[in-house]
Parts: sequence; C-alpha cells; structure tokens
Amino acid sequence: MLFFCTSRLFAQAPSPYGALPTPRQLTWQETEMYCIIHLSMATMTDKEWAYGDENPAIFNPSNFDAMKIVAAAKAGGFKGIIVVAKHHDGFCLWPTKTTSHNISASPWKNGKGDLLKDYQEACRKLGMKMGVYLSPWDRNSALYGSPAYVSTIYRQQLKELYTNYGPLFMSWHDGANGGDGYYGGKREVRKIDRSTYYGWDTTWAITRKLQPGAAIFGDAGPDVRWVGNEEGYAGETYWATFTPQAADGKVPSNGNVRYEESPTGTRNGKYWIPAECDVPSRPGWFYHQSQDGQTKSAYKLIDLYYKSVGRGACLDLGLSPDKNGQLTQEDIDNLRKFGAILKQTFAVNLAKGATFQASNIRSNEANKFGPQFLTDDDRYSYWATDNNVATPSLVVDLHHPATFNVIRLRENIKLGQRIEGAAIDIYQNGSWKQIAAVNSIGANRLIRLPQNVITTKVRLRITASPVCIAISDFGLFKEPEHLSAPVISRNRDGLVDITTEAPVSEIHFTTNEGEPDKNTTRFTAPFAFSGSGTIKAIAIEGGKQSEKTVKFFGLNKSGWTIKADTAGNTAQAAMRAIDDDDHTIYITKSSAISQPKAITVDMGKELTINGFSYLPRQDKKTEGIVDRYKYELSLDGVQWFTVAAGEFSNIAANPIEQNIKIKTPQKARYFRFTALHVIAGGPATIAEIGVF
Ligand code: FUL
Repeated sequence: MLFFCTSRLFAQAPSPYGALPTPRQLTWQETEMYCIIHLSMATMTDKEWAYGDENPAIFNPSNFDAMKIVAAAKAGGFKGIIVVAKHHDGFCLWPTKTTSHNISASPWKNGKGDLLKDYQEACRKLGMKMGVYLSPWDRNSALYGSPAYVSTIYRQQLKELYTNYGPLFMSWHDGANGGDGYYGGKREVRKIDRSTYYGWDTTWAITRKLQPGAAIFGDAGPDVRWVGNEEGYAGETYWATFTPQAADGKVPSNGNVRYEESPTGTRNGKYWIPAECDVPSRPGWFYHQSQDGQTKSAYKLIDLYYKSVGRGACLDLGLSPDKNGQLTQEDIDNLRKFGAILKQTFAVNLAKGATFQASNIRSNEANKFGPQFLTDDDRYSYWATDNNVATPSLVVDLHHPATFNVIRLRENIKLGQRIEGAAIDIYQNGSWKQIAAVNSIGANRLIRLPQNVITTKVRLRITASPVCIAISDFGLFKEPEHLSAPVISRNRDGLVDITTEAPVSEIHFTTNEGEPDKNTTRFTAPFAFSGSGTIKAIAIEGGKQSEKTVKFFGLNKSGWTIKADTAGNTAQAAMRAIDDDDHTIYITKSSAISQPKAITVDMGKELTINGFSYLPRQDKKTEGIVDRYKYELSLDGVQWFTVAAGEFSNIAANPIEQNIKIKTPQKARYFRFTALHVIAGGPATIAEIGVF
C-alpha cells in the first residue's frame, strides 16, 4: 500500500522549469510560418519608406486580389498573413475615421475599397490566420510627436483594426521610430523618446481587451521579440527566454533593445519571449521593379526555414505585391516550390514504427512518460525522466536501414525550455558514431545534415540539462535530392569564377540578361568581365538542373584611386571602400563629425555612369551607416554636379547593398559620395562603394 502511494507520487509530471509560455504564445508558436504583406504608398513611389507627403491619388492597385495573394502564401505552407495596414508614411489602407490620409481618398474602387476587409475575407475563406502591422511612426501626421497622436490617432487606429478586422493572431509593432517626415506640411525632424512616448502598457491593454488571442510583436516583446536582423535566422543556439536589456541602461521598451542578444535570447531569461525571424522574399520589403529576378529562391527559403523554424523561432516572410497589387509570377512559383519541398520532406517520419529504448522513464511508468509519445505528432505529450536523471539516452531501432538527413527534436515547452545539450549518434560498422550536437532544443529543433546518412539505429544523448527532461518529438526525415546552385564571384582583376559545392558535369551561364540553360555558354574556366551587368548560372548533373544563381556586378574597380578624402583620413584607409572586399570597412575620421563626410574616387578614365551602389558595413554593427547621402560626378575633379541625393530607408535593420540609378546616364571620371547623415552619429562607414 505504501509502495503504491509512493509510485503515484512519483508519477507526477516534472515541475516546470524557468519562464513559461502563455497559451497565446503556444498558439503563435504552432503557427510556425506566416507572411507579412507590404503593399502601400512606398510601392507606388518605388521607395522602401514613403515620406508621408504622397497624394492618395497615386494609390490604385487595380488588379489587387486578396484571394490570390493569400492563396500563394498558403501554397507555400504558410499558415497566416500580417497585413501592413499603415506603414511609416501614415497612409491607412482601410477607411479610418482618424485621418483623411487613407484609402477612401484614393481612386482605387472609387474610394470605396478596403484592403483590410478584402484580406480578412480571403483569410476566412482559405482558413488562414490574419494579423495587423500598424506603424507607430507616422510621417504624415501633424500630431506625431505630441501625446495627442498616441491617444487620439495611434490607439484609435488600433481600436478600429481590432474591432473590424478580427480575429487577429498577431498585433505587430515595429521599432523604426521618429525622424524626418512631412508631418502635416512641417517637413522637419521629430524625435521621440522610445522608452516613454508611446505608453505601450496602455496600448497593449487595448490589445488584450479587444483581441485577447493576438500575440503582440515588438522589439522586446511582450509576446514575441524581434530576432534582431531582417535576414531570417535565429541563433544556432536559441532560447525562447529573454531578459531584454536596453542599450542606454534604461528600462527597455519597444525599439530600445540591445539587439546583439536578440538572435540567441537569454539562457534562464526572466520572460518567455520567443523570436520571430522576419525577412523579405525580395531584397526590400516593398516591390521594386529593379529587384525583379532577385527573389529568394525556393532553396534559399528552405535554408532560412531550417535557420528559423528549425531553431525554435517562427518565420515571417515578406511578400511584396507590385503597383497593380499583384505578386510576380516568379514570387508565386517560388512559394509553391518552397511549400512542395517542405511537404515532401516532412511527409514521412522514418522513426515511426521504430522501437525506442530509453535509459530512464519517469517513475518507470511507460504508459505515462514513455518514449512512444515521441512519434505521436502531439507537441505536448512527452517522454520524461526521473527528477535525478537529467542526461538520459535513447536508442531508436529502425529495424531496417533508413536514409535521412533531417532529425527533429522537440521539448514539451509547457514545462519550459530545459535542455542545454544533445548529441545524435548513428550505428555504423558495429559502433556508435556522433553525427551532430546542439546546445538548445526548445519548441522545435531541426538538425539538417549536409549529407544523407544510412543506418538501422540512431541514438539520442542528452548531454546537459539542469533538470530532468521532457521531450515530445523525435523525427527522422529525408529531403528530396537536389543540386545546389552555383556560386558566382569576381576578383579585383575582373575575372569571373563559377563554382559548385560538389563537382558537377556542366555549368552554363549568361551575361546578357538571358536565362541560362543547357544550350547557353558552358563555363570551363574563369573569364574576364570588367563591365557592369548581371551574370546568371546553373549547374547540371545526371539529368538534374540546379536553381539559377543571379549575380549583379558594378564596374570593375581595378585602377581606381582615392582622390581626396574630405574627412581627413588617409587614402590607404579609404581604399577599403573600393577593394571589392565586403568585409573590410572604411571609417572616416571622427574629427570630422560636424563636417560632411565624403569620399572622392578617381576611376582613372572617363566612363558612362548609370548609377552607384553603397554597401553598408556587414559586421552586424550599425555605427556610421549612411542613411542620407549626396552623390556627385565630375569630369575633371574640379567642377562637380549633383546627380542624386536622398535617403537609404530601413538600412539599419536591413543593411543590403543600395543601388541608386541616376536619372540620365552621365559621363564622368570622378565621383564623390557624401554622407549627409549617419546612424549613431560619429564617423561614416563604408564597406564598398561602386558604380554601374
Ligand atoms: C521595419 C520597417 O522599417 C520596414 O520598412 C519593414 O516594414 C519591416 C517589416 O519593419 O521596422
């Protein structure tokens, strides 16, 4: 009798460990993948951020069909969408009562249209979730910067969205805040204090009341944190727990976080705030015709999937309808292909039907805590060990040789994120051989091996955990075979090389915008290409063809010299800006803080210039990144004419190469790039500057 009681006592579930997810966060976690859709004023003006002074008359996406866009996302395996209802320019895509700067002032459907309604309807019909993005920064509003903006406009807009367009699974609040804008005609710079201005606690209380199921996204949470980059990946080791730290030592709020810690999170962090990995499917968030052909390929998306969802975060992929309101065929095809690859990969769990032998089962109660729960497709039923067994192992006997390259592990996160180390072994030639190791598991861990392995037995070893374990899933999968796309590179002498991961029988390419296939030029040795243009290549092996690689090159920089550096730095240091090496950074002298920070280049001969490129530093730091510029040309280095000036929008969060076309091509031998404003003050930084 006594024995019976004790075993009943032991049979209790393990105590939860650390911060825990709320039911709302669990639902969000299970969503795994959704798309954020940017179609607004910036689409019409071909910018990444519109300024706020746009005339609603230019907004007319005449072929917009929400069903088509939502269906394309669904075909990609995405389970929801987030609609950008208002971007930084302040134009509202629904007929709001808060401002006349909204869709009813546009010619679209004669001012009777409502994009949000259309999306809501499409989501309902297609069984997709919907969320909203409402930019706190509003470059149109005259009131922006005053308390009245927050209370009578921003919160009011949220109330309209929450009341009329639910049910919402997310409320998305981005961190880009304050700066220059139209502001009702004032055209000035408005700064706000990110930690106090928006009064987020009051705002979020509205969200909780009107849309209790919506997970709130912000740089520091409260439900979902930004992963700290717009490249679509979480840290290789990833914790859903997070203790946000403010950059300035104050209490962190939305837009005020030390982003260095965001990809990884905080082991034993104070709160459960998992990360969302947001990444545009094209280089920018908005559609730009000049970026056609640069959509991330299906296999590039697959790579990001493993680095986001596969590390325990969620993936938020940006879709960018064009001026007519349509996704390009290329974007639609990519989504479909991506969805098909995922479906095929995860169709069969090769571990189903295997015999599991665990080194320990909690209180010996296999029916309650045994490893059979690992393959039942329930994220919360689990194998657990006794309280004093934190590093158990599990032998999975597949009974026959199986081929796979993906291993899936999940913890029952209702009991927290517990495990700190795990290794996978396979049985080969009579002994165990380790093939992978990770430091975190969490909601979902996909280990993608570089090659298939074949084995009859797999062993999971938990190598570190502060407490007993609660694992809910073990899966083995095989990705469909595919050929990796080639890599195209050019050296400083203008020689182009095209390489592949593994040897292939043929590589074909084009240099004239044409599409490569087995009939276009075959690559046999590096070739000279010093002009500006796009090279596209494919690999062919055993009847299989790879995805194509597309690489754009500016004019070759050999022979270029630094003419003068008005920031007073040495020419040698400034060469880093034109050394064709993305990893070296030129930093102008800090003594030049108040002066314009410029770099002047002599290209050695007169050339026709169509535009220029600026690559910001690629080392994950934002100091000195130029966000307002002037670009001048000269034939003799004495007389200068300005051919472009403007803003590099969103360059801090998405530091991709900025390609600026000048209105009419010009002849010049010299160019001067001036930083009119840099992020975080101080000197300007340049990874590369080029012309095309
Ligand atoms: C950022 C914005 O500044 C970008 O334009 C984009 O909307 C991205 C999703 O969020 O904060």
